Amino acid sequence: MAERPIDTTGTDPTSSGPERSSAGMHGITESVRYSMSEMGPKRSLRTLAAMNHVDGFDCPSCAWGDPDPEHRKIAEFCENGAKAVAWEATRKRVDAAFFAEYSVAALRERDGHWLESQGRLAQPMRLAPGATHFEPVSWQDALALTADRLRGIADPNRAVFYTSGRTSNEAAFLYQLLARRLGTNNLPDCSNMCHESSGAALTETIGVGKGLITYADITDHADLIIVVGQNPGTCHPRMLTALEQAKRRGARIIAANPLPEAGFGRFRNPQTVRGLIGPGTKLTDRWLPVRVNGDLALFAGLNRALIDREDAQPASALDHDFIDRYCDGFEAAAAAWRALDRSRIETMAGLPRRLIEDCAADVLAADSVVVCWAMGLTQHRNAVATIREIVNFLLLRGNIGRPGAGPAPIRGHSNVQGDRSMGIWEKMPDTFLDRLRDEFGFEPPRAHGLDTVDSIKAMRDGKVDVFIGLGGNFASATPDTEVTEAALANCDLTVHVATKLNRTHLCHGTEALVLPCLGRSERDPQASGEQFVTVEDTMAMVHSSRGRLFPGSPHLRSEVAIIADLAYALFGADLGWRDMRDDYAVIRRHIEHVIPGFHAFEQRVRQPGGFMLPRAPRDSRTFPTATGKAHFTVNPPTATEVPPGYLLLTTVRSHDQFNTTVYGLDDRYRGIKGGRRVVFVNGDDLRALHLHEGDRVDLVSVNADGERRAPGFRAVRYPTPRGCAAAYYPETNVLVALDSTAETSNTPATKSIVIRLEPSGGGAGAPRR
Ligand SMILES: Nc1nc2c(c(=O)[nH]1)N[C@H]1C(S)=C(S)[C@@H](COP(=O)(O)OP(=O)(O)OC[C@H]3O[C@@H](n4cnc5c(=O)[nH]c(N)nc54)[C@H](O)[C@@H]3O)O[C@H]1N2
Ligand SMILES: Nc1nc2c(c(=O)[nH]1)N[C@H]1C(S)=C(S)[C@@H](COP(=O)(O)OP(=O)(O)OC[C@H]3O[C@@H](n4cnc5c(=O)[nH]c(N)nc54)[C@H](O)[C@@H]3O)O[C@H]1N2
Ligand SMILES: [Mo]
Repeated sequence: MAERPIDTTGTDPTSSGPERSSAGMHGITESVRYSMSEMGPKRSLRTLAAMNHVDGFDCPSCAWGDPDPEHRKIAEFCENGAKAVAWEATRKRVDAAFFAEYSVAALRERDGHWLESQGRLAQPMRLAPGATHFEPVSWQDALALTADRLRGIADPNRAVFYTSGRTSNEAAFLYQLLARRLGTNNLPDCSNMCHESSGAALTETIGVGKGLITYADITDHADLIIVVGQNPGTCHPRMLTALEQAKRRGARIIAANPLPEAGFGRFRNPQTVRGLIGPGTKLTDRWLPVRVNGDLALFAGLNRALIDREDAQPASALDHDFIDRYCDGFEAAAAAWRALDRSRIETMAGLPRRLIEDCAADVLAADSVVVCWAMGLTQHRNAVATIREIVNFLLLRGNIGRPGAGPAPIRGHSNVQGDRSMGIWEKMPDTFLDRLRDEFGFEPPRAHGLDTVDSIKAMRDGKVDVFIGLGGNFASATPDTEVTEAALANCDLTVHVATKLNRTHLCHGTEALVLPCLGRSERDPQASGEQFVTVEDTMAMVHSSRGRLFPGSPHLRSEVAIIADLAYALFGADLGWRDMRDDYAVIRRHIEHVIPGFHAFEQRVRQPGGFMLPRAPRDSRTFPTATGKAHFTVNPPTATEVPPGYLLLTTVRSHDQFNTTVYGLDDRYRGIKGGRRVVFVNGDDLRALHLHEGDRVDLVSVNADGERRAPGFRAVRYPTPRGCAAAYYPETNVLVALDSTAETSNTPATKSIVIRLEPSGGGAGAPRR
């Protein structure tokens, strides 16, 4: 990668339209090119060979699961996993000399891509009150200072403990223990912005907030797999391998997505010779170009079609045995579907009746159906209702609790699901808190804490003194960027445990610390010997992860050690913090006692491939809801209203980024090169707005409290549904008002932003085709 600062404003991006196939040789050459540039040849080989293997480390990218140990390939990684590891294992360093050279003000002028490209954080740094530069600080002083400030706050709820989903189970468990020992449930995490809507809908309807499928459900069992609001080609590339296997044994695949993503076209599996030289496998049988936020209407329409069929021909469409035995609320839901106005549904979904009916026919022909989804569903005002409607859809035909069937929210960060299992949540149930009390002998706080959006509001309003971030990039990932940055600056102390420098570290409180930690790929020696950690993937498989590389700097500490030493500085020896630091098996023993499903944790996690956590609805069709039944719910279809002349903007990831980490400025699958400030718009909409491809436009969002502007985007003609547009995150987060969140889950509605396009001041011109 070039050493010069790269301008992510993307002044001259080029566009060549969407790709029709994914992966193949190109995927391999990209992995190799990026790995070599960051790590050199020897380190690249050593690192990539250890990824996702039984005695290696878990890929730090997405949460997709692994095949059985005996079915793993020599190279069990994808292009984007390779990038994530190379990014972590880079040889470049951000050390004291770097911070002496650049003032905080100078660093704030740089974009996120440049900041992270400078290399790994190499030593603890402190920004003194009023200082212009970060300066080196010893670990001891850094942790003593943090403990001192935490002790000084008038109320423990004036501290906030944020987590990003890369944190291991062991570190996460320790971190929530520290927060609760201090007396607060203020444990916001990236999940609040991610699958919170899925968790809320699933817990309410089936009693368990996780997906219910296994790897084999996709590869071996499902007759029909519906992928909604998810872009696996970029975000879960190894899922394509599993879908290809499903396809080869005759499963059907339907994709519902406003964009014709390359992952839905032909897949050339880079792990097989056939995939490298052949034409590849066509993955999807049907693509539903649903309008942005049209999914609630789509599933309501499907459910209506199933009911109509049943009414016309009893016992032909529904699984009445299942409904009678395991569910309640069916009659009310059925009455609501019968009363639906079908033409309204079709308008909301943006899909003709024929397409919805064809899709329903696929469903009727399938004995088992899996529905996979990701952020395309969760980040809308009505997200929870949409996912409840998907549960209805599955319940109607008994597609829960048997092979090849079930809901499959595909999780994002590699351990975001595990972090939740460990208690990283602002509203853990009393049963968990009781067990924590019994295990450790202190009374955890019961009042619910702050989630991500409410933490921003509390900081904005001067109600938070100390903000601690265990990974992540809070300022860039959250909505209302200006408000959030100012909110962080309102704190007395901001502390970040991180691997790379990012924007959040520069939106500091009066005083600030940046503490560098080990990454997944690195060895972690402690007093009792070299440690491993554990993670949970999206299929609820818990397995171990052991780094292989020597740490990037002698000053790096593990997340576990940092939290344990901070806790010791705060509370002394009380809960055995140092024993937990010295031997992570001690933490696992506590986890075993506190968290259901972790019995014999230490033995079982040492088995190749690990073990699967129980999920009652899947395992025994037991639904741990208030009534003991799965609930049908009534979800009147809604869709975001868009006034004439406005567009509905969704925000997406490019192929060259992991959340706020931007590896490069291309988005190969969507044909974009050399820039990120582009907005994808339907050609007819461009014409109606009197705009041309390549025009420079500002995106202006309209909110109850006024307008917000993201300047200087290039208009790109793209086959989006009429009235719908797309642009990259996080550049678009300035447009999202803090109050624009999903009902119930409070997840920022970052995928339904009502905008208008205004010509920018600067010169227009078509991007080079
Ligand atoms: N390479 C890479 N991998 C990643 C990440 C990354 O940034 N880069 N991030 C990780 C994380 S934390 C997460 S949560 C996941 C995210 O994984 P995804 O959710 O797949 O990622 P997004 O880019 O947010 O894309 C959402 C998809 O939904 C579609 N979409 C947008 N709006 C709508 C809508 O209203 N309805 C429907 N049906 N579809 C819609 C978009 O066109 C896009 O294809 O990926 C994880 N893996
Ligand atoms: N508009 C819009 N906004 C969104 C989304 C969207 O689709 N659209 N998606 C949302 C979603 S799904 C998510 S998950 C959030 C992501 O929110 P976050 O999880 O907060 O953000 P990341 O970009 O994943 O965090 C990257 C930083 O993590 C640190 N890091 C990386 N590895 C490690 C590690 O091993 N340990 C530690 N301690 N630190 C590490 C690095 O310093 C890096 O800069 O963003 C959300 N925001
Ligand atoms: Mo996520």
